[in-house]
Amino acid sequence: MTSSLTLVQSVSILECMLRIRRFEEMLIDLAKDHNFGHYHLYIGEEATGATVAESLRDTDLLLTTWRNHGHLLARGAEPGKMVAEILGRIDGYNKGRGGTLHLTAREKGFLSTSGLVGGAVGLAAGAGFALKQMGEGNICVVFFGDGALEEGIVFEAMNLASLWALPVLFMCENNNSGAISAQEGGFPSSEIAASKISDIPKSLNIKTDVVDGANVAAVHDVVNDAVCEMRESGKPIFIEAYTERWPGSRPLWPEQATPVTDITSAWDETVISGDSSGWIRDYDPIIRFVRGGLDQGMFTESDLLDRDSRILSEIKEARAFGEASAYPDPESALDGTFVAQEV
Ligand SMILES: Cc1ncc(C[n+]2csc(CCOP(=O)(O)OP(=O)(O)O)c2C)c(N)n1
Ligand SMILES: [Mg+2]
Repeated sequence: MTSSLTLVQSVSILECMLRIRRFEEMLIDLAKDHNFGHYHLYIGEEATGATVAESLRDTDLLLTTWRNHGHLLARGAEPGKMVAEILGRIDGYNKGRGGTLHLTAREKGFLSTSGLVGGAVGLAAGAGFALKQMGEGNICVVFFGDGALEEGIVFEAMNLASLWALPVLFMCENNNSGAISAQEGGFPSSEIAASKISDIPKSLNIKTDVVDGANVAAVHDVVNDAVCEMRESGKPIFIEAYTERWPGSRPLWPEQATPVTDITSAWDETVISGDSSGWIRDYDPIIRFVRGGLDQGMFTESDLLDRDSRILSEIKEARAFGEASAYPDPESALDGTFVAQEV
């Protein structure tokens, strides 16, 4: 941990990462009981979303993708309303119309969540333009995967953001390492002609940084500096946060490919087992952060166990809230559409 990350921030980020992890682990179980369709998990990428959120103001804007649960939780979205949305229920953030792929929370600054690869990036250029006109020093953060660099709209959006000096933080979450290609029955991995993702924004004169997205302190330093600079300059910045893909997100449908997280693994390696033990030991951002925090005397084992069990209860309640919520009335099917037509 570096000196720029305070103890209060460290505890807040740790809690946020644990909340995301427990939420996502619960979803794997929820999916077995409720057939809510295709879904994506943020396990292994928590250090990026949780730490970015720590550097933002309430008045900043955000856009994200299908892999959105961690981003919403990091902005303080209510887990119960998220479960309800994922299950298509009336108490969900979007009254059950968005589901996991389009889950969004306007009151937390999210303009929308796009299921289209690169879709959120185009919208971010528009949001950046609006923020520039408003002149209040707010920024727009757009989260997207490495696959978005295959899409034309991303080049156009970055080009405009650079030419017009728009305050857009392009947060590229590169989880390609460890991905299995679609031909082999796994989740699609990205393919671009550039040898490095970071060469692409640089060619458009956008300041670019590359950071280990599973290292909280590193993400904090890079993102915090970027956000401060952007509030002054109003110009875009691109950050590539790379992570080693969680083994459970390699197949097309998520699987509990590592055992459910046991935070004692941070201080007792003998409890780490299974085919993916290397991922837990070397790449799991939560285990890495806890290990470092214990070494530096920032956390104690008993405090960590208390926090974890409180978060587990919170997530259990969120599940119960979502499952108890009703389905929307079929009569309301056209509510929220631009043009309600008689059928
Ligand atoms: C325009 C478009 N093309 C194809 C798809 C199908 N698709 C869904 S996710 C995905 C891979 C995305 O990879 P990446 O952007 O790296 O995000 P990750 O899921 O790895 O976080 C593809 C090709 C889509 N949703 N939208
Ligand atoms: Mg990816």
